[in-house]
Amino acid sequence: MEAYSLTAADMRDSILRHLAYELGTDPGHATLHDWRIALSLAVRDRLVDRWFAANRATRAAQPKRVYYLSMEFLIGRLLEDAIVNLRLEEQAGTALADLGLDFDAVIQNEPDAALGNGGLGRLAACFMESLATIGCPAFGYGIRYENGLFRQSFQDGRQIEEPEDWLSQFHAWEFERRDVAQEIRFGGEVTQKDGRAVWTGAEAVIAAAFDTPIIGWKGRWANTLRLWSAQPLHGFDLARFNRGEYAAAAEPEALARTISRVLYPDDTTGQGKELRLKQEYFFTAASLRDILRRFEAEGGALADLPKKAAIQLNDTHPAIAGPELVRLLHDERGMALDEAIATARGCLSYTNHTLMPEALERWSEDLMSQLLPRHMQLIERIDEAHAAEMPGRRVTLRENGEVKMGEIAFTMAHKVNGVSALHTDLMKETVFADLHRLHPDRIVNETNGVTPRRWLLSANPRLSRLITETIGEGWVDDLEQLDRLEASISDPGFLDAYAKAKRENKQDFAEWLAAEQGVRVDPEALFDVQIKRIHEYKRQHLNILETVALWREIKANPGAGWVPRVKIFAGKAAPGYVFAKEIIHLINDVAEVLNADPVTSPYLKVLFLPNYNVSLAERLIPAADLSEQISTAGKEASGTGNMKFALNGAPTIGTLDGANVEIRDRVGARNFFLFGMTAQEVEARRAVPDHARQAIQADPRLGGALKAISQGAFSPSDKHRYRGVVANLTGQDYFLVCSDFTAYWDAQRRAEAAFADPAVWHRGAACNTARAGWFSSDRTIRGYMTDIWGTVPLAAE
Ligand code: 26V
Repeated sequence: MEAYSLTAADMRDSILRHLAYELGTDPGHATLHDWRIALSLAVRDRLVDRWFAANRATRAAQPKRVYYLSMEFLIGRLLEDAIVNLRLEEQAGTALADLGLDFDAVIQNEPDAALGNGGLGRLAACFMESLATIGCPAFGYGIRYENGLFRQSFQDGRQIEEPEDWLSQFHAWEFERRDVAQEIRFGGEVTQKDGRAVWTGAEAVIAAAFDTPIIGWKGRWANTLRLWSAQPLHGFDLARFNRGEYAAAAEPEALARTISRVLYPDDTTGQGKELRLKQEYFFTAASLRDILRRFEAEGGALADLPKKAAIQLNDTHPAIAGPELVRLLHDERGMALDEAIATARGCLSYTNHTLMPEALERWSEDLMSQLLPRHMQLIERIDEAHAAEMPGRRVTLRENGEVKMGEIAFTMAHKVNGVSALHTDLMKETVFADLHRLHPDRIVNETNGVTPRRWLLSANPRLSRLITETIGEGWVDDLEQLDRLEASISDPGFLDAYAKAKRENKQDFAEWLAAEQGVRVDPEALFDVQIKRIHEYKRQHLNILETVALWREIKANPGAGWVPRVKIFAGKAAPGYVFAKEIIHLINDVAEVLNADPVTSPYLKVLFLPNYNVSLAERLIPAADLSEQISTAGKEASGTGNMKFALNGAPTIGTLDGANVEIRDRVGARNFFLFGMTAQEVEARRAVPDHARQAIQADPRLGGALKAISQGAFSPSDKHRYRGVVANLTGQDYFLVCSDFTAYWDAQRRAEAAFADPAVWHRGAACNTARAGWFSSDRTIRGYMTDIWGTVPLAAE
């Protein structure tokens, strides 16, 4: 393979060539940014060769392809991924050093592509990398948002949101495909012609394709991530411009572009947001047309579409794919309605990512009829057809003037999956209980995973080196080989080396903190980390309550031999989620008081790092000692951060929720600090009137912490600032923070005691690494391939 024959000198020449002839920059004047772009282009050259090879193999074999439709792809930086997967680290490192540049500085100059909110978008990115590593011919389809997830900063402890303009710099990883464009229409009316429905949309925009190659491990395969950008059908209005109406002349263009302008930062409900529905239809319709165009170019009979296309719906955001594909087959290609429904169902499958009722998408029938009149009619027809197939069924696709996207996705999919064993069971028992009774074989489980290339090999070079020295390199694309480390765990030499890697990662992190955030922490302290979106169900407030209680205890008895601890938080709150923002404010307020306390701060510090993103996670996870996965049982569908921590040797303190259950089964109960009610106990506890008050009365530590907060100990200038938070916790406390507090406190003390004995601790940490190999997204993708898609890998020449 060409990438291997590339020398460092070739690489340096290539960088200099790109710098001069593409960027037009003299090396003497080049900035870090210029060097980064030049390196990206040099690496991209190799990547493109492999991409073409994979595409040629696909065109020759005409296999069934996977189409992953997702509103979000939270891919982060791409340069390091490409370098690592093409195995060009040495060449790139040496070439940069020759040019007087620092490899890490160049890598970190790249902005994150933050085209996602959290777990769902990051999962899509891990899947794209695993699909390429496995050699499964696949396309990712999504939206090329001009502005990804907002940039977060704090002002007096409050979250401030600013636009994140990742595209303001030259983006080396995409290719615009001017030949691939689709016209997407909205609104208008439906008429009949020759017995067929004809939908004439009133408003039109162009979906323009931008392709990013996604390269797999060792460059063996590459797939395409195709993101659609909304552009006006006609350029600007010259006639109006010539009349001097400058703003009006640009209006149609601005309106069209709005569709791909921003990523919705709310993973809260989509209700009433016309633009969001437009985004959903825009990218789904463009993708389906692209899929059909490719299929038709290969000359297959329409009824064979399911043999050639597996279309995965990442949550309900692309659920309009069901009615749209029926429309394309029935209205536009004349297939009988029942056959069109069956054919569409043969292609489509749907992944559910949350059971939270407020997050399940519903659209008003009025809005749907206005924006997508033909789809509204087809939804009624699909509903009738489903009723005819299943006499006596109780499920309908519409309710109270709303269309239920989960039910549409389920009805139009041949397989529906949950993302952890517990979540899948709960799907069968709760949201989809009726549909599951009607279609008992439809729901399957595919427990999430993470890509080991990014989350272990690149993010944690020290640990990766140790693993490779111990068991060879095969683990990188066969992560279950990590179990071969098991034999070394009782070897003191190995454990010392394991501990050393962690210590050095922590030192690096402490240095970065001091340099970037101006905060000093003791690298010997227990790094206790909770990083994820801020949500009540994830219970960052349980963590901060325990922190306050611990602070009070240390204050009362400073000489009791406390284990030094740094509590690290990071995560964004949806801009409209008031309670989540109050939690951020509270954590920042608590941090200010605790970090300034001369008595307690040697033992307990609190940090809230701003602007959590993929790159920060890559920096933080390898340095973590303890992974906080403390959601109310039954609420976190899976979690994927939990897997990254376990692989990097940070044992979990957590509830029996999502994939925590499976992590604990694998790493062993001794190496997981379990606490809290089970999903069943949660339901029972909610039925106890006054559960919060009872819990508070039973635990003076909890009562004391709540009292300190409510009396303004952390908000002296505004004593009642946390009135709302305290009222919520002492009142309804839906997420059972108070009822789980004592068990959480106890689990924290168990974790501390284990940490105080390094031999015990590192053994437990190493068990996490050795036994978490199952949580590779390669394993997850193989599961989808056999259980859902019916596809097999291909090899490039
Ligand atoms: C949205 C909302 C909005 C209303 C308030 C509660 C709530 C809870 C969750 C969500 C996010 C929905 C989609 C999502 O990102 N789910 C995440 O998907 C990950 C990948 O499967 C999984 O690991 C996370 O557990 C799950 O929350």
